[in-house]
Amino acid sequence: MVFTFKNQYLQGVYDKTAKCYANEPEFLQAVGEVLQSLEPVVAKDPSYETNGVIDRIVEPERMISFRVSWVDDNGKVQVNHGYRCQFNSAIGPYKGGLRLHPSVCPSVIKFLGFEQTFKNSLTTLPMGGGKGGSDFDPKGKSDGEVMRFCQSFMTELCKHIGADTDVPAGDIGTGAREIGYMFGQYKRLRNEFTGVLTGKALSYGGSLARTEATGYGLLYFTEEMMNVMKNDTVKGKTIVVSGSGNVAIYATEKATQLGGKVVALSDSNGYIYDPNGINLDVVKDIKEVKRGRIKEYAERVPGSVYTEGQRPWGVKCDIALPCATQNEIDEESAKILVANGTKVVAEGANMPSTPEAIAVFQKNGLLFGPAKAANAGGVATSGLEMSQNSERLSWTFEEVDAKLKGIMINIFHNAYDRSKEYGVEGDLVVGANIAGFLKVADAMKWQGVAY
Ligand code: NDP
Ligand code: 2IT
Repeated sequence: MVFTFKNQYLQGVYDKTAKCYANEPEFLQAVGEVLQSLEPVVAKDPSYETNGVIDRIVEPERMISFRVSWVDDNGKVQVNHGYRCQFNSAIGPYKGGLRLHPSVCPSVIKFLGFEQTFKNSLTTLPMGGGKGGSDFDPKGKSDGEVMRFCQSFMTELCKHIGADTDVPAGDIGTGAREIGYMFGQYKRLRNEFTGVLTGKALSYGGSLARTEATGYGLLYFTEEMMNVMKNDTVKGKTIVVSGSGNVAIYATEKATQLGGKVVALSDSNGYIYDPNGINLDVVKDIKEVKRGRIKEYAERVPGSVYTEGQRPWGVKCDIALPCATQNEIDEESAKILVANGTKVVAEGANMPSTPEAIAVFQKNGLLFGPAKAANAGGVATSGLEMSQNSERLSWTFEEVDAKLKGIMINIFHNAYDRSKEYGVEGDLVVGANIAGFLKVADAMKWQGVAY
């Protein structure tokens, strides 16, 4: 994808970034999309150029890269790459998840850190943007191997993070188990019990509703978007969800509670289709308890089928919720969704739709909820976990869930209002990018040019 700009300043910044990071396609994709949204903002206010705000906002404040060596169950030494990208601290300590997946590389970590900066701004909570992770694959590893990896990873990471500096959390491959091992190691090395990580278990400072937050938040956003923009609701709709991890499971749970019928879920090997609506107890047992594969669902639930080697976008649905990974909906998949009558796409994963796919959705008048707005509920609730840790109190599930819902509804309106203000009513990509940007840019201007 080649990005072109009307504004010369934006074109210059993009070209320089593209030249410097030519081998980082995901990062350039994320930067290109945001800078395109900023055309009217930069055209209206020359101070963004005179203050070099765009030049600065596309460059991480710090990119840490380190060796993670650990010993497997056979006594063999293994080495992985570890990363933490501290992208922007203008509005708060760096905040964002840790991804453990073989595809992790600087491009992926930087795109995620860049997106996180604007997402966190949208939550209205005081959190800067960061992301980290490793090309370590927890799949198929024993608990002992995962623990030794996490301890080694934290042995280096602990030098760079802290409750007021940088607060990592979960993402693909990093759940409560991994966060627990990392927290234990941080505490051991630093001899301090602080809210340095979020997504913790409840017994040592985790927040109620954090597990559910990204998926629930995605549905609160989707419901509000459908209500305001189409006077419609999730109730009675057929829904396809990709992935079957944390985000997918709790998106399915809330969608079902709202009266929708989720008929498909997937993993990286294939997808299941259940015309009767997904039985989430079975999915939770397979994925959360046994750490198994989604194909086991079809072996356990009569009437459901498993298709190997394909994504679920060919399944007819009213609402599609990509909740697996980046670029999982390309132009061709988007056209199939449109042809099948899909009316709403809301992104639970980060950057799951390619720019070409988004163009197909927008051209065909679908409601489109972009990731940095629609999936912000996870990090928002991490922000609430940080607040609880700071005051050394725990709030009830209902309290956290109500705050999460309020934040998601507010994010929708903020993005929608900005889209109207900048003359592209209903384009929530532009609306969310501008809304997220304005706060970060303002904070950067106030703080002067140090970075
Ligand atoms: P999990 O590890 O819990 O689940 C990931 C799911 O996506 C699994 O079903 C996995 O299948 C599938 N998946 C991962 N990579 C690929 C791939 N390359 N191709 C196909 N399927 C894949 O992660 P989460 O649910 O936490 O994260 C899912 C998405 O949501 C990510 O994009 C993440 O960045 C985003 N997100 C997560 C938040 C959170 O709070 N957890 C917050 C906001 C966004 P398999 O098991 O086969 O790998
Ligand atoms: O992409 C994301 O927003 C997350 N993985 C959650 C980050 C967090 O700090 O809770």
